[in-house]
Amino acid sequence: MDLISSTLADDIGTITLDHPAKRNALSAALVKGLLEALADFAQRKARVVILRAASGAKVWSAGHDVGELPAGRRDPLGWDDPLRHLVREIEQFPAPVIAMIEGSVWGGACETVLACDLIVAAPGASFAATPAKLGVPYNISGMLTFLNAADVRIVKEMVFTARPITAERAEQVGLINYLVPAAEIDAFTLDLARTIAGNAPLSIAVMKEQLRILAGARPMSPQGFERVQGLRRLVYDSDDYLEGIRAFQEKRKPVFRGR
Ligand code: YXS
Repeated sequence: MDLISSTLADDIGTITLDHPAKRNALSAALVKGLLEALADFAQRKARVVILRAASGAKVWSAGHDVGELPAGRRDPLGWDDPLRHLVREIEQFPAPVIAMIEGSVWGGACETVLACDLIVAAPGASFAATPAKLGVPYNISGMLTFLNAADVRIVKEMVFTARPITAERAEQVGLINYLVPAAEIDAFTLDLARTIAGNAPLSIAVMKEQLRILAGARPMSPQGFERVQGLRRLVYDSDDYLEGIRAFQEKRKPVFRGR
């Protein structure tokens, strides 16, 4: 069963998340489909990509597939995790990726959207960073994605409260580029894509890569990295981490005890 669909027309690639039964959770299988579509578009020299869910989706994506998170004793967001691959491929894709959002965006999907180059959202869309709701120690490059997308005070609000922020608020704080009525969002996003596709692709590709390299150039000493990794291990080895996953699977509120 295909969990995504993709089309390429007039140098514009469109990828649609299409696994509503699991609220487009970013499972390894769904991410594999996304990566294959992006590789195909790169090979066919797409000049812009639109990443979307089905029209009228209530949930754009529920984030990392919780069922695929390790049950403790292993970094849940290590280098080879499918979500990490997806974020890197979007950032390194040689053309702009536009996230077109209808519905709610959760956790790792929120980071995935923020890793896109432009974001167009419809009223009713929302964005939630959920590590604190599940007891997950988010990873450093993931935190940098958030930090590059919003003021640190907004990032702290998102990650400490784990509460969704509305598309309206997201526009106010500059988290998204455009807020567009649902009835117009398809045409608006296609017009935006056409504008980009009509410009010089080599110039755009090099500016996107320059911005990626500059945005990633944040000083962190080896000691600082090791300290953070040690702190993260304490979290993913904690009872709270197991409680967060168990509560999700038992469809109940987690009880975190700070150990
Ligand atoms: O019970 P069935 O088998 O029908 O499956 C249910 C849910 O278990 C499943 N599902 C998921 N499966 C794996 N991973 C997920 N993230 C996930 N989300 C949902 O989809 C079926 C329908 O879900 P249901 O009944 O809850 O749908 P709903 O329409 O009532 O509610 C939609 C949501 C999105 C509000 C709700 O499903 C939800 O709150 N999902 C979890 C959102 C979330 O906390 N995501 C963060 C995942 S962890 C992650 O991304 C990072 C590791 S982190 O946390 O660090 O950012």
